[in-house]
Amino acid sequence: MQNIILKEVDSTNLYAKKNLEVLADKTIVQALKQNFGHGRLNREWIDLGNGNLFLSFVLKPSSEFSKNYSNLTQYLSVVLCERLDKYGLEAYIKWPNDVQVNGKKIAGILSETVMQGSEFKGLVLGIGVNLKAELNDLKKITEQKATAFNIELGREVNLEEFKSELVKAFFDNYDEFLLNGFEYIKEKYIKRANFLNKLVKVETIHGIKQGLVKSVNDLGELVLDNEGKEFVITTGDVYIIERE
Ligand code: BT5
Repeated sequence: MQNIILKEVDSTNLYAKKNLEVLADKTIVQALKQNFGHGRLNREWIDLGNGNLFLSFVLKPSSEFSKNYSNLTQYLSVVLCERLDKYGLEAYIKWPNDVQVNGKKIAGILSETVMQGSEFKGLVLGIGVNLKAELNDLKKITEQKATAFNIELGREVNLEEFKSELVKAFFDNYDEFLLNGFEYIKEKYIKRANFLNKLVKVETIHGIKQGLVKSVNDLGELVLDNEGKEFVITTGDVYIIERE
């Protein structure tokens, strides 16, 4: 397994996408500083300083895209929650793959599929984990509440150690996951879900949907009930509506 560590980069996902042709399957690209990290819909992923994890997995599992690849972000969110358990942190998932501690976002995951024309070239699965942050810097994240390991644990976590444990845990069940897809992790995922039976608003590219979360189906999609009408949502941002 190739392990690239960059001192500084715009984005590990961008780097991996640009160099995909020459990077082998299962290469790990890590940056110690990331200046232009991004999330979905080009949202910014903020670098909270030294000691944080910015990493991309370069994955080339086959020459054709398989539907199971769409759930890799959910697979990684479960792997990450299990790592957090080891540190004594209680982690939850906000659909589809935000990992939270005490209701605050501690990590972000972004999967990008690389195509050349209609040819599938591979996947770049990026993850940012806040291992170390100052409370004041967390305030730079205004859209939602964020946290970091040092704040939740009251002590620092070693970046290299955390990274190698996470990468190992990811590959431990990776082949099995690719074979079986979301159903392989469904039970573990559901146990971590903090949005089930909650009234939510979901912003999707087709507009806003509101309803009670009934379930997550076998494809990892969100199933909403709005006064007896069912909606199945593939991608979007979930906001839990607090009831009085
Ligand atoms: C994500 O997007 O959460 C995926 C972020 C993936 C980042 C990794 S870092 C390594 C690799 N290289 C990249 O360029 N990206 C990946 P999304 O669900 O769209 O959430 C973005 C939102 O998270 C922002 O709009 C902020 O509200 C919030 N946010 C930004 N920086 C944060 C941080 N450090 N900690 C917690 N929340 C943050």
